[in-house]
Amino acid sequence: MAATKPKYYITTPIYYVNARPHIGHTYTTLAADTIARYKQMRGYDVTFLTGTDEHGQKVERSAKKEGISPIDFVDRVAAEYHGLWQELGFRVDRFIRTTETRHAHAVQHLFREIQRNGYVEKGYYEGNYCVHDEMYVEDPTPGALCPECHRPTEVVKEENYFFKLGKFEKPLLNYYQEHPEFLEPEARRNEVISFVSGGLRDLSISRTTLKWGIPWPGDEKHVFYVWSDALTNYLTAAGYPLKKEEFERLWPADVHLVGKEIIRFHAVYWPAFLMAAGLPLPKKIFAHGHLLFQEEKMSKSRGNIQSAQPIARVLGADALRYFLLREIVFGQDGNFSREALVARYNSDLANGLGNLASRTLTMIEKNFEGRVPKPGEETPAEKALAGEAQTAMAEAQKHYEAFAFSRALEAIWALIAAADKYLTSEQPWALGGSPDEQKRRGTILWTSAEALRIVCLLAHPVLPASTNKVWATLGQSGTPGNQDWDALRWGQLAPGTRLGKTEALFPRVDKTEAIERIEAMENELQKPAAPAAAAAPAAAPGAAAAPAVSEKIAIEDFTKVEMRVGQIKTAERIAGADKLLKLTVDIGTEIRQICAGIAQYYEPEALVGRKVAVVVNLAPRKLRGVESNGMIVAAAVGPEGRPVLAGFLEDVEVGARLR
Ligand code: ME8
Repeated sequence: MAATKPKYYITTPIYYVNARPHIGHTYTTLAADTIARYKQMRGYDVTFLTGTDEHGQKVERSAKKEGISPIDFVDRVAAEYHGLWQELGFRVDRFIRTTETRHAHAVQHLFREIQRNGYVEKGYYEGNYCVHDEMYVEDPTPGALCPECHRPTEVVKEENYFFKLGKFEKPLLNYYQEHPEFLEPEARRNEVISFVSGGLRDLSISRTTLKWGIPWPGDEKHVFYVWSDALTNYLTAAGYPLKKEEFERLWPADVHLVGKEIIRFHAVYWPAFLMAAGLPLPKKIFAHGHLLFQEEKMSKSRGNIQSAQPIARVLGADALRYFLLREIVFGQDGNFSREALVARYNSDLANGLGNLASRTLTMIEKNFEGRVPKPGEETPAEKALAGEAQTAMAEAQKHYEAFAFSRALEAIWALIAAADKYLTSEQPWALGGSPDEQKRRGTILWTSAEALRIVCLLAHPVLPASTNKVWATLGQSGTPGNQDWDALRWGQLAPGTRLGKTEALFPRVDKTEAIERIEAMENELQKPAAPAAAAAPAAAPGAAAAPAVSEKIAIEDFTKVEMRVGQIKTAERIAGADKLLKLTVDIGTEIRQICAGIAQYYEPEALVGRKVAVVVNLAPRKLRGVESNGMIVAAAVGPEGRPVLAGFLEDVEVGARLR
């Protein structure tokens, strides 16, 4: 019987629903996704958790502002997060929402335990309070200004439940000392140690000033303070407290990935809560740095938000993953700029990986009938490249283990550069057709394909979608993600393997155009949602009967429609359907069968050879029992909507995309 795999439980923060997701949230989630994929290849049974933090004052207020109930409000934003992770292809295993019943139960259970162990007491919070923002203000000076709205605060006295955090000062310091791996990177660890050494005050963990929260068991005028509620999500999602077996398997978490601004909650309050409840602590908290956008903090009021969707739609989700993990040292702050993104895309992905794959695979296709050649005798050049591959494997593993993604990628790209250099110096394309030369060409192309196979495996955690494509083109079975990393060796590419279908990988983009497209999509995304039913102005009497332009769509909605130039190859009538013609249309990559409702206006013979605009990514459907795989674009003219086929003023290449 196969031994059970060790578990690996990795989490991201659960994101507040009072703001929409941007690349900062995506950054943590894609880093977690990368670690999850790497650990899976290392043989772990991985559980990757993310979710949304849905309680608290701000959410209550945002919903009120929109005139909807808090639950409708949170449902909408939670769906947006969930949908985004799906669009980006993240392998999220569990998605938790703090408004779920199981979570309320877990929070109440946890704090009941903590209370039973003597670490909770009722008391009064006395201090400055901002009525406008409904929040406690730390500055104790009478009349201090609220840091949020800068209005003067009032002194209030409110009944709260308090957690006796002060009791955990020594235990926490001991724990940090004994478990240096608990808190990373080093700078954050030092910061936390110095904070705790400065003394810990008891922590207010309930509120009576809001309703949108989890009720305190047995004292329902209190709800849990949003952070005591939020942190508990990591337990709830692991099955706490009812699913005992599952909880014992998953807990403690192997790593909580967080941004550095919430380190105190995760490295001080959270372990103290767990100690107080007698539960094991997570094995590691890793706090990464902040992503700046053009050197500034991203914020709605500055108008400098960058979301993930435009980048994923213009360059692919892998490009965003690669850029953020390659450009920024994980753990430190870093800058995002569209210029740097597109420059790296072209240099490292299009010219780097994309070029190595296309050179190697095209030459094998051309010279070896699409089968991996058999390598002959090794020269020092092959030995050197094999050596580079060994180094890349060892380095990538070492750096992935330390979450040093940029260094792992550097090591992998050093192998790509070495393989490129190898091809350039060995020049397989310059060899002639003699058996010896063909044999030598086989050795070179096998070697370069083997380097490509290794690159695919090593880069897979960061570039899952594109390495899957190359893997299939290399004729390999399964995906790189389900290969055993530890069994990875140079020399395993089997000669004779039939290559798969070549797929475009990172086509070069025009820098200015790509940046403009990303920017335009972002602007659309940031526009407030259109009012639900703006009345269309009535047409003036006697005006041309052109229909009113319907509701505006975002550029990304338009780019979902793929239109190409097609050429009609055959056209015939369909018996029993007097409006339909059955066409076969060449769209550049294949011939499609498409039905068009133009039979009353066009003679089939007159259509053959015509170039038309075709929507090529419509889901296939049957019209009068005949399959139609696409749509021909036509203007609907006059009251009866006579179809007039769209054409082109100049001769255009079949398959060209319409934009
Ligand atoms: O803090 N750079 O939620 P949140 C890097 N609900 N990472 C960023 C970032 C940026 N500019 N902006 C956001 C909360 N992040 C709480 C968490 S957990 C029990 C509760 C990422 O929506 C980063 O991971 O404000 C940061 O910690 C998190 O989003 C904050 O998300």
